[in-house]
Amino acid sequence: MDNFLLIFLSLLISINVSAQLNQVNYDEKEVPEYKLPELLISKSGRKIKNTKRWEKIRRPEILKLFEQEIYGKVPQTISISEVNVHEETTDIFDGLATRTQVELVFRKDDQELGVNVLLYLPKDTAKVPVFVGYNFKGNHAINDDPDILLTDSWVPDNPSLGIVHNQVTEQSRGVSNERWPIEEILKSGYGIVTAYYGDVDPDRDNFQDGIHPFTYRLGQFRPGNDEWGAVSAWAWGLSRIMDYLETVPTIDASKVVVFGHSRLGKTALWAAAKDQRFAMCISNNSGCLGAALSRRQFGETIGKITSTFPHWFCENLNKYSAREELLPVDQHMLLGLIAPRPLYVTSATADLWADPKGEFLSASEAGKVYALYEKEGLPVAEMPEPNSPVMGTIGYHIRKGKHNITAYDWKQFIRFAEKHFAPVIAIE
Ligand code: GTR
Repeated sequence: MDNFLLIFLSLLISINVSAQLNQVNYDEKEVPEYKLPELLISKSGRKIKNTKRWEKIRRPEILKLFEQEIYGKVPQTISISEVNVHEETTDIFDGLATRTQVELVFRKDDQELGVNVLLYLPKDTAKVPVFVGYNFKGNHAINDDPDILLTDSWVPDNPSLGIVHNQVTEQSRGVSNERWPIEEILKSGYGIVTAYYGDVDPDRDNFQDGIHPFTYRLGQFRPGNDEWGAVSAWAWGLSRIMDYLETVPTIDASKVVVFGHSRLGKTALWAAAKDQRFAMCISNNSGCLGAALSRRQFGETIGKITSTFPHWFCENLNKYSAREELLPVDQHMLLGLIAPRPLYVTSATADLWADPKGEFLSASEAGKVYALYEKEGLPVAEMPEPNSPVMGTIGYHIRKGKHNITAYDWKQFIRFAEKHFAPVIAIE
């Protein structure tokens, strides 16, 4: 009898869990009551009242929790073995910029990985600030420029763009150019640096390619439970690109803005949280496990994301599927790790899957850490109207429209960057 009861109860629980996983909540009234973990009280119960305590005690604690439970730690140090300059051209876009294409090569035993980095830098200026972020389809997809090298990395098939057998062709050249207003960026005096995220780790549920196998012991086939998922690997790649940018004489490495859209927005946040050399961070429509609060369970949830994209995070995250309340952190703490550096978060009105309100509330809460540094977080208490950006040391806008990164978004990013560090010499 007892056994029957037990089976019946566990059946009920699993039905309940899968029901929770299958439904998507878009109703504010259905958001559960929740209490966010305290940003400014340490594990041992100490109040964090100043930047010294924040930096010594609370910041490392929070960073470790994100590492262990969500994104996964990088198991070993892997450095660039070699930089191959594939191409350098001094006159691009009618003399506006230089273009450089380099390959960062990583080697270990008989393994080799190449990450192709494309740089457009404004010409005839002093050291320039730059935006750095990944692209989704290969460097050649960001502009019609016929000389951008095609990637030979694995790319998800997309026959309408001529991407078959996971290899790109000329047909996808420039297909993402609306997301990359390069000339406007250059004219504002900023450089732009990008790489294809799949060079670092192909975006598929397979830990046999990309950078992951570099750290395996004999007989190991996937990272340990607290070790890097794909987001963490991509963030690691951004730091290696940063290593390279520090060596480029025409770049001001103290003014590097890391940015990303969607899964790459999550990546930009984690990269900026871990690597304080990034002077500013922009996360565009980053949603679940990006800027949005997980406990709201609005739109995409932990259960959804870990079942659709199990390779993005570390194995430990699965414990919190439909159990968000047990998470030792929430995403406002990730944003807090970026303080006191300028941080810009965006949402889009039709991107409910990413929970715009949760993204705003999280940015708002993170302001508590900025306050320790006597910096203004978000300058408003209420969510602003669509297309009405607000800019403190934390900035935010909700754009009219769907999940995307548009010229409108870029206009605000440039304004935000100019507000915090204008280029030394802007070009005409
Ligand atoms: C969605 C995913 C989101 C977001 C997006 C993207 O399908 O559920 O978390 O990251 O993909 O990266 O395009």
